[in-house]
Amino acid sequence: MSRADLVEINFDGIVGPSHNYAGLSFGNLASTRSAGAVSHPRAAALQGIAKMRANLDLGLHQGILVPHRRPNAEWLATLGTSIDQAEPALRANAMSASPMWAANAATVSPAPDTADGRCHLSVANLLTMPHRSHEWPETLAQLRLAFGDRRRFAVHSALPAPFGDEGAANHMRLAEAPGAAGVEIFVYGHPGGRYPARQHPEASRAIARRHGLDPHKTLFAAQSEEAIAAGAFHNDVVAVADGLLLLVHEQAFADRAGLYDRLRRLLPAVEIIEVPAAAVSLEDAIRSYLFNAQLVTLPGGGHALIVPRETQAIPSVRAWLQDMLAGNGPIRRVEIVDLRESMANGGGPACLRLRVVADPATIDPRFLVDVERLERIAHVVAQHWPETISSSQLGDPALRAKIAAARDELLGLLKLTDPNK
Ligand code: SUG
Repeated sequence: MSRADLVEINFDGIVGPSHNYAGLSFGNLASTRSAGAVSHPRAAALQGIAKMRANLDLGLHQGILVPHRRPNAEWLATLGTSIDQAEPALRANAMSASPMWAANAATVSPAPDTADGRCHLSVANLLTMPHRSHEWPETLAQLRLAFGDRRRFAVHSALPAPFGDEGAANHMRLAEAPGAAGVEIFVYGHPGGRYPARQHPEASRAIARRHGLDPHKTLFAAQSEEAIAAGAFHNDVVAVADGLLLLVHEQAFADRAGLYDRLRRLLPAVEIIEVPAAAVSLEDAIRSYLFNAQLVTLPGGGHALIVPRETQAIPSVRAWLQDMLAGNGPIRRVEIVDLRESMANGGGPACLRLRVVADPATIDPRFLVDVERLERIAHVVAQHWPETISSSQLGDPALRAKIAAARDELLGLLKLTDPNK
């Protein structure tokens, strides 16, 4: 049985006015490459808004999460310092606009999958990276506002240390329809490799338990070591799922045959499109963010793949996309979006959004957008977001005042009081 009132809504993190390139994410090659570059917060936020606008034009439902207050003064205070006293590395950690990557905000199990019939959301602790480890309290406050209807939603706090959890970026759901019971796949990494494994298996298991998932319909799969070593710091850099379709790189998982086999037994109608390494190398997949696409079901049926522009600059990826479209498979359309600013920090189309399956009427409307509301947000961004930030400027009190004022303008427009206050 499928519930027709439940639809997929993408909640995108609006890029905050402090967006900058401080090279904070070891193992995220784009972040390391961009360290020290001049960022463009205004353009970054407008690029994200243009993506949301394009998704609305496709007939999809769209929501937002708002930028967090930066610097995070409370966090610095717990560390015995302040933004003026902190040394530059700590200051950069307190100034990051990383909450924009909403795929790391929480893990979401839609109502048809859970024992109590509510949609469960677990805010991610993101404890592996210092700049992301202090996101969760404000994310939790926003999720509790947006999904405050306790008859329909259960919003869980972050898991305790040392179990690192990075949210939906390491979680996939396959189901006949959003409102039908699905199979949830939790992907984790084994530590000890070249780069940190940010999703711990114990965290994935804890989330599945507290969301009340049916153990027979829940799968756990390890990322391959070579994927993490090549820069796939989250599974959503090498795999994406939607409906009954899984699009995956051949080298994404440690035991791909075992995973595909278990999945096919649970969901015989599943379709797996595996991109062979011979067609697209792991390196090209990660540079282009082919798999960090949004794979969506169009209202008229069929899938669309929303890919970053970088996919067009890499011949193997471009050729694979062309062949795939010519082959008349389940993906009927490819939409190309310009997210250059977020991409330079390792955040593609899928990183910027958190998928929630729900009835929009049950969500706080301040977190939902239509074209007109997006335009008003774009107007605030165009007027108030800094045009550029260089890492050396993070210590500048005038810049910090501008960042704080810009965020206040947005929260005022959205009629959201600061969830932290
Ligand atoms: O956690 N980048 C983010 C990118 C997150 C991408 N999300 C998904 N794959 N779902 C990260 O590594 C860079 C910040 C900096 O270097 O300033 C950063 O945090």
